[in-house]
Amino acid sequence: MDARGMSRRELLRTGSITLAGLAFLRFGPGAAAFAAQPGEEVVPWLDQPAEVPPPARDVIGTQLRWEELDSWITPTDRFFTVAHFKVPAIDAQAWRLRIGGLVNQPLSLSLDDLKARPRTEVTFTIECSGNNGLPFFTGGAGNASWGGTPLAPLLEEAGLMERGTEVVFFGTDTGELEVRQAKLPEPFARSMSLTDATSPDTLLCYEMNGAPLVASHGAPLRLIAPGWYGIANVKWLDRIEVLDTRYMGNFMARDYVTIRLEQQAGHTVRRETSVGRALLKSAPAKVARNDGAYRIVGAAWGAPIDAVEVRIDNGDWLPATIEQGAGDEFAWKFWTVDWSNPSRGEHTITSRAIDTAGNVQPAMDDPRIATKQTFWESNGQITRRILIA
Ligand SMILES: Nc1nc2c(c(=O)[nH]1)N[C@H]1C(S)=C(S)[C@@H](COP(=O)(O)O)O[C@H]1N2
Ligand SMILES: [Mo]
Repeated sequence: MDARGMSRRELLRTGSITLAGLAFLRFGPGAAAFAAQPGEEVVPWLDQPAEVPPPARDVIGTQLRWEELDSWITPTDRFFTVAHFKVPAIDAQAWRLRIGGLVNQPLSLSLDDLKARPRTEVTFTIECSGNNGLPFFTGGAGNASWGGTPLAPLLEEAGLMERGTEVVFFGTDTGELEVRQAKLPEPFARSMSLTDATSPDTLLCYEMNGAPLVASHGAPLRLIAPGWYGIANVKWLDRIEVLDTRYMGNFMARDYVTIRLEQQAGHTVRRETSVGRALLKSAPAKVARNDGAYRIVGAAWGAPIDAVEVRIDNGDWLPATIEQGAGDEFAWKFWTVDWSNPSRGEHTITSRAIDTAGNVQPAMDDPRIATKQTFWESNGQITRRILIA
């Protein structure tokens, strides 16, 4: 530690009691500390995401602006959007969900049929597995309440055949994809094991944040797979098919594949995995200043969160206070840290989440992140830069 770091920590120690008391008053007791308070000002990060370049611009639409984070539920019009092909035009009246493949009784269901079934709701933070993997993609996460009907009883009704092991979810959206010389239309599709697909958490969802699902988020019907990366949550559902083999479509086996080059006893071993379950992650969202008091606010998600810690510059890891979301299994937790007496000048702020099993969100130089050759599943610790004037 350098002398500056030491004196900064000294300041933290000596100043913490009075400043914590003041900060409490300034940010308001009981009020959600992450929400914008009267008189509060957000200090913008020095590092801002790059502009989305033309090819990716067709895929990535809205992104979350972290500095604007002021509600635990992300309003639908601020919720990030990803669409690999064009958003399909679907006539909800004529639309039917087909369930087929290795079932005894294939089904064809209208939206009203689905709405007439038992309704459940889950608050789930979706993150795109590409988030933070590219310099222009840092706002690919959001938290919404999702309403719909559980998938498992429907598959049961369709009469699953004994040999069915895999469930494929086909979207209505289709693109031209090339494998060697074959350039063919391929629908967006993802699969899950039958066990995962029939989890009681898996929903066929027609509502988002208490309103009918909108086109950009998958209307009339999308899959909601709490605990999984965005890619698994297939929008614009067209049909569901039960198979007895792995499904090897583009978004399972060619794209959304994480490649790592690992060292094993002097050999380089290549490991490829299909993006699946979400990973433990956190992000500093914003630094708010209120009458000279500073507060760092952030979010943590991707696994059951036990704690969040924050590091300012090269200082010690400081415990954050979990402010909201503690009881919600699949939703992000908002956390805050009071930043007492920051010195003028540039600082870095890093956060790390710790899950209930004791796993720590990996540092950027952790082999799990450093051996990664593709940008998916970038759950390494995020460092933001800020200037205190
Ligand atoms: N049919 C279909 N579903 C899809 C996609 C898509 O391109 N087509 N993109 C996926 C990806 S990569 C993500 S991150 C999420 C994004 O969901 P959102 O746009 O509602 O935030 O949708 C997933 N579902
Ligand atoms: Mo994604």
